[in-house]
Amino acid sequence: MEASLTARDRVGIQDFVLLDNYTSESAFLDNLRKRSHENLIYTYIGTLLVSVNPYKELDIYSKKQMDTYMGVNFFELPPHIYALADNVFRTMQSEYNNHFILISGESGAGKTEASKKILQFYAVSCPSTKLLNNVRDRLLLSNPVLEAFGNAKTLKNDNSSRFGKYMDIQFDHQGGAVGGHILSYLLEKSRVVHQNHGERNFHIFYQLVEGGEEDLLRWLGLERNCQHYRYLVQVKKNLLTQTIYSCLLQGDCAKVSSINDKSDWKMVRKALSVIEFSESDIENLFAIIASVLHLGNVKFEADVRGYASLNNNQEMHWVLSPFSVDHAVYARDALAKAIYGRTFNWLVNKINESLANKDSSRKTVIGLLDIYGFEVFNVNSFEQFCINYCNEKLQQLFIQLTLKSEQEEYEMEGIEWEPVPYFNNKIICDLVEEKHRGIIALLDEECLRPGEATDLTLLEKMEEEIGGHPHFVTHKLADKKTRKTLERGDFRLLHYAGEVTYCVVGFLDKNNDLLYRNGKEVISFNFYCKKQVVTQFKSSLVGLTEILMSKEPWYVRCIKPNEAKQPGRFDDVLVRHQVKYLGLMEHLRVRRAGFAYRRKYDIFLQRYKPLCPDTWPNWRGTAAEGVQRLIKHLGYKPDEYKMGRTKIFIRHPRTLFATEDAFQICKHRLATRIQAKYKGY
Ligand code: AOV
Ligand code: MG
Repeated sequence: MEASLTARDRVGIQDFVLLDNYTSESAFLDNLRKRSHENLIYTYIGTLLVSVNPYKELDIYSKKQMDTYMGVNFFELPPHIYALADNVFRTMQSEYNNHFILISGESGAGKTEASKKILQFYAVSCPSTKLLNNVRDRLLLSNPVLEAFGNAKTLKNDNSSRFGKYMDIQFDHQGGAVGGHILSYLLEKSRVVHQNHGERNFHIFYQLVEGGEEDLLRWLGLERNCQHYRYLVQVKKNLLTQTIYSCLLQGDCAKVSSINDKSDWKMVRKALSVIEFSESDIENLFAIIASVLHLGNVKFEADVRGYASLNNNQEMHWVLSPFSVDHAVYARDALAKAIYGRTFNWLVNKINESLANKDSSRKTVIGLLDIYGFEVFNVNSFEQFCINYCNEKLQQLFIQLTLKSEQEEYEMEGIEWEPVPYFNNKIICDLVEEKHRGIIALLDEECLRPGEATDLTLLEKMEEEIGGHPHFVTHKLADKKTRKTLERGDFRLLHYAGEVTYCVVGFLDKNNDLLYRNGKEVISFNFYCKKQVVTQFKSSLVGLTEILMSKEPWYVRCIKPNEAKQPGRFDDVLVRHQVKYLGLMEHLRVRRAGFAYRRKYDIFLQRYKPLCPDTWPNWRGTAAEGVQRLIKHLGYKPDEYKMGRTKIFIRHPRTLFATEDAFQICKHRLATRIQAKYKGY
């Protein structure tokens, strides 16, 4: 007894539901800290997995570990992402329905790593044949390719996802992974032409320049030196004039100690061929990437009339345009962003073609959602606005699926219940996306007044329309104290995860995503469909929510233990803040007071009726009565379950597991008996 107490003191409790002092945030934090110091990065709240980024490689992801977790009941082994993955898989197999795993947490918390671990687990644990191995390899290798083109070093994370990703893994009847499909969301294209100090462009550029074979670089006309390319070296914020622009090129930002561009290049090359990109596809792809780098180096000079000209360039020999130099730079950058953005979409489509399963038999899917996490920098722009809005929407989905619907279900089923209060971020979602007067609507409206509207008129319009909103403030609206922390061109949103001050400069422009045609006319990319960037994003998020709502949810909540990206450091203030805004305490309260499992009476009875002579083979009364008879026979204690209007609610998963184990034994016995019977004839 004493020994186990000591162990418990040292390593904490593996499921917060079992925490004695479960309403205390400090107790919650103590447990998380204890475990993370012992490198126990995973802890459950019921079936939700909390994961703390260890910022170091742990020896817990081996094939042996995978084998250990395969087919074992969820709570029998220490918490692990493999246990969750396995549980999702087995539930899918037994109930033959679709699932998704929502992985959330702020930038650098470990979402992308978690999603890779889950995919790896399925790749290893699923049945394998030659054909399936082919699919498996492509599923796995789609990751390094998309990361190369869609991830970059930011101040928060050396491998930060700059696009949102939802991936369906499709399984056949036997549980073989037979195909997949990826949806990507709003890539941060502006990074192609500009990065903040201390950040990088997308990995692929450095991989190509550092790792590309001599012949390839020669063919592409590239030099093996990142410093040579304007888009790969950082430029100080102040972009007032062309002269300053070209003088402030800064050195030595391409290398990052945690990244090996050369070996990543090899991986990407290999991955591209496994995913069935032809040699000519690959050549074209890198020719396009190189062309973006060349484009960035195109320099403009003003001629006597003030028009941009291009006579001294290595990259292009003559062009004369009726633009001013500023305009020409703008048009050049817009083109580079457009080329890169379209190439990324092409890449996702190619990967999808290669993952597509043409066989029409029914499949079940597990979806993995890994998006860009909530982020706050010193200067936040349109990109952060979109990213944080996306996180706000996912938090809303989480609340709806866990806190809200769970409590509503108890009420509907007539189960006695003490409501748990929680912060509902719907108020912020509405502030951003409400029809006619939400921020997105106002932004789009301003984008439709070319020539008249500016970023500042947008700000004024926001002040007019939503000035009194408790989650919105600007310099003009602020009280004296807050005003000191705001610039005139700023607006601040109080997000579920904290305050973010956005600089309004560039909002209209980025939302319009304009491109110049024939050097003269300005056309919108959305010329044919007329939709602005943020509105497109909003509708794609509505689509995503619909996809997710049609599946059974599972959650991984990732926590970032410190801002320094260091192992062994657990910053209490930082973690406490995340525990708060991720709604973990409320989730625990609902779980603790509630029931881990619930099943419709008829489904429960259908599955487990062989366990009781009264209900087997047929039960003539109502399903609810049948279930009552069945669980009486199984010896369920009164505090272990409750009978609702249409469902049975079971408090602890272990009760259900015991029933499931008994069922498996019984099934086996029945099968043997039937076999014996037929042999006798
Ligand atoms: P993110 O996906 O949540 O951020 P990542 O998954 O990229 O964060 O994790 C950031 C870094 O933390 C990784 O590159 C690893 O170095 C480390 N890390 C995370 N999880 C683990 C783990 N389980 N074991 C070891 N190291 C880990 V963002 O994409 O920025 O929102 O947009
Ligand atoms: Mg990520």
